[in-house]
Amino acid sequence: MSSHTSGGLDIAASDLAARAALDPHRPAFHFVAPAGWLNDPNGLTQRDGWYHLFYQYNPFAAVHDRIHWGHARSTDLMHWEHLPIALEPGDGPDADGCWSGVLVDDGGVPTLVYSGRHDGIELPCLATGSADLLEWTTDAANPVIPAPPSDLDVVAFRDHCVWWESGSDAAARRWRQIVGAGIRGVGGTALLYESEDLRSWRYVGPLLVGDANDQPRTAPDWTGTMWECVDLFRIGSENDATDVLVFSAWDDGVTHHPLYWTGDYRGDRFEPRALHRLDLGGRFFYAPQSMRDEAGRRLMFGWMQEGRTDAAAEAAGWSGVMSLPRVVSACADGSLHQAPAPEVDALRTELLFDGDAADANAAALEGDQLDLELEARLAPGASVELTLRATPDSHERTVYRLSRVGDEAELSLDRSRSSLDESTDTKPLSGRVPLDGDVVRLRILVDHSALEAFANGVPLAARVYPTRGDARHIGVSLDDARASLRVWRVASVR
Ligand code: DQQ
Repeated sequence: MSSHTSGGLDIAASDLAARAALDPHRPAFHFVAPAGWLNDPNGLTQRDGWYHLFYQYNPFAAVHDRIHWGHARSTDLMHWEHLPIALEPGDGPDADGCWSGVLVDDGGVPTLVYSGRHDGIELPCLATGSADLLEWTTDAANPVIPAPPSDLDVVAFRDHCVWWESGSDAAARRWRQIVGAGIRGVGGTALLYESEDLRSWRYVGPLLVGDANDQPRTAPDWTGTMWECVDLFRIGSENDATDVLVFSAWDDGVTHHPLYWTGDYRGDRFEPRALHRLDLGGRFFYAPQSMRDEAGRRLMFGWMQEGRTDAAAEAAGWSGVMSLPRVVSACADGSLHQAPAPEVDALRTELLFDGDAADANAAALEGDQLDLELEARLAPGASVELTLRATPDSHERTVYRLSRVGDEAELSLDRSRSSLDESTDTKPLSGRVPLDGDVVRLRILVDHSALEAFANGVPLAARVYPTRGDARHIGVSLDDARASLRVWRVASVR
């Protein structure tokens, strides 16, 4: 299937795009769809020097409906060129949408493995592509797995992580994939399959099963009743590698948060060691997917969903932000360290401030496209507050707070006064961050409504919607803490 951009789509898209361009909440250096709806990153790959980002996309309206695969490419991870739609709903098993999936190289043939949606269920489908990844043909044999395993009562069955299982034993070389699922009354799971040709799949069994009943549903690391967008990768050095299984905890239509297990992928099982929160912002960094790039980096993108009402997003003509690319690496304790890819630094323009954070208020700093680096020394009991997107009278303000809690720090985000629009999401977000001695390095990227913070490698993503045009001020308050601060303006990429 190639781009089927009809005249109708062009008109609808340009109307939406015109509306979207007027929205002050639209980010300027994060990737966003031309207009309409965007959710999960899909099919991440690097090929012939280009990074390719596919994504869940409805070009017709800012609502999650009849999902297509949007497509963009970039050489620097920041400036993206929009390309023709890669997949659109057909007349078979993907008649109601082409849901999330991945891109693999099948002996030189780019191949998408995705979830076709029809009549309320999703099933695994394939599409093969031209060498430039611009033309896609769905497989006549779709769905390539006709039903979930018959011995399981699954609540849902979708999303794919597919890899070529190499190794010294020739007989063991084959494709493997995990499909996200949930077992009714039990918990989320990743179901393991294998294949010689990506088309005929043998069910192996659950790679790992979660327990949805071991914690209250409100716990920030509740594993949910179904795992969306499972992503399995190995990280670390050859002699000291950790296997990581990322998933997004889902329950009955509600997107909770992304989590990851560290452990060992061995044989047909994943032996878990520890469960971690992937992003303290929960649903604001949802359904992530990662890739290994040609430089050997593990890069990850996630969907920063909206924190305003569906009606507000629809009126704005667009919904959903792709996170900045993150480089994911392993910490000494086996947990993940996340940081914005260095390519983000290249967008820094004017250095607005470089000095003692205690002097920052006198500098009257402001902006809504900013990159901030705060290095704080937190003695026991100390804390630092960084206020962003504040009006001069403080009626609107968004406050990040770092405080020392025993041998750790806590990073929190107070959005209770982020917007005078009371329909926006104001849920407090917080979690623990490791200390480096007594230092926390906090990096915050402010891009209109999209905020991404990283404290000693632990991220907290969120969305905010100040109503006032003067909600641009920055303030710092130090309580027993010492800190240095650097603030840059960030260029737009469009
Ligand atoms: N989004 C896709 C699904 C996936 C969900 C549908 C996660 O494939 O489970 O747009 O946000």
